[in-house]
Amino acid sequence: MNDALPYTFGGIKQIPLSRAKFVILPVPYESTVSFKPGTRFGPEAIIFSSRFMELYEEETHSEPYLEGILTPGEIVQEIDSAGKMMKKIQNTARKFVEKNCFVFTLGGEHSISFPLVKEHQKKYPDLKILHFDAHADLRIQYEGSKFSHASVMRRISEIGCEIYSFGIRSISKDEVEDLKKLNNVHIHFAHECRNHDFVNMAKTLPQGNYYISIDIDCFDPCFVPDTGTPEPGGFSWYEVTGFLKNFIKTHNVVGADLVELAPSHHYCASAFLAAKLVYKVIAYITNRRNS
Ligand SMILES: [Mn+2]
Repeated sequence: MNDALPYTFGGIKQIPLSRAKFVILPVPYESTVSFKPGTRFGPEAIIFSSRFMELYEEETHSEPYLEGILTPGEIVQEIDSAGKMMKKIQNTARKFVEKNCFVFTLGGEHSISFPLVKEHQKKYPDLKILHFDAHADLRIQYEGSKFSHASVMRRISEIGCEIYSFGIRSISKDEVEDLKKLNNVHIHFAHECRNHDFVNMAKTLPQGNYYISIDIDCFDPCFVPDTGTPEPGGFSWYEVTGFLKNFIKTHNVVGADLVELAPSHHYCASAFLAAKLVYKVIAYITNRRNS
């Protein structure tokens, strides 16, 4: 362990906002998780693990941290109101989006994506969503809350974003019924992804400005057991990174989040995978910008 490293993403020396091209925004928000709790510890575990990553990115042969990665302090949870918390997340994201930073948010539960998408949509009215998840998250509400993690894609669909979901393998009958009228939601079930040339499907999505929302439970539990609802039959490391590499090469990505990591102390591989995934996405984006 190297305690001398700054407690930032990658253990990189903190930089002023004026020099930051990427912002890693920690949002340890958790209120509506259904099964195994702990997503509030997700951002801390990812940042902790990231400090032990190699900063040379071997696939793109680049050093993405040199672009300028800022790790601001975490957004402290509003305990009395989910609505208040959603506003706080959106207001914080605005400060960075307005400065043309690429905001990569670390959750926390999936409900945090809604205010983040809203803020990005203000800047990019055609905003589309690339969504990796085991769950469709299309419930009208869940356990009495419209800000539930299980409703997040429903909320996003209501503000008019086209949503392309991949890896879905848990969906309710009501959600399937509703899909008939949700014309802007395009579900690709996990079993369908396995029957196709999955990583090349990335190139076939329409052009536009995209926000990527990755629920860590899109991975198979053998790669990431540390999540609230670990569904069998998920993606492998190379399926997710291969898809994202192809997608980012051919599409403009303007923001991202990684949510639902619920770290356990005895299994750090999940948090380390999450940290590497964030860094790889930054590498792919930097590569596209510089090519
Ligand atoms: Mn999920």
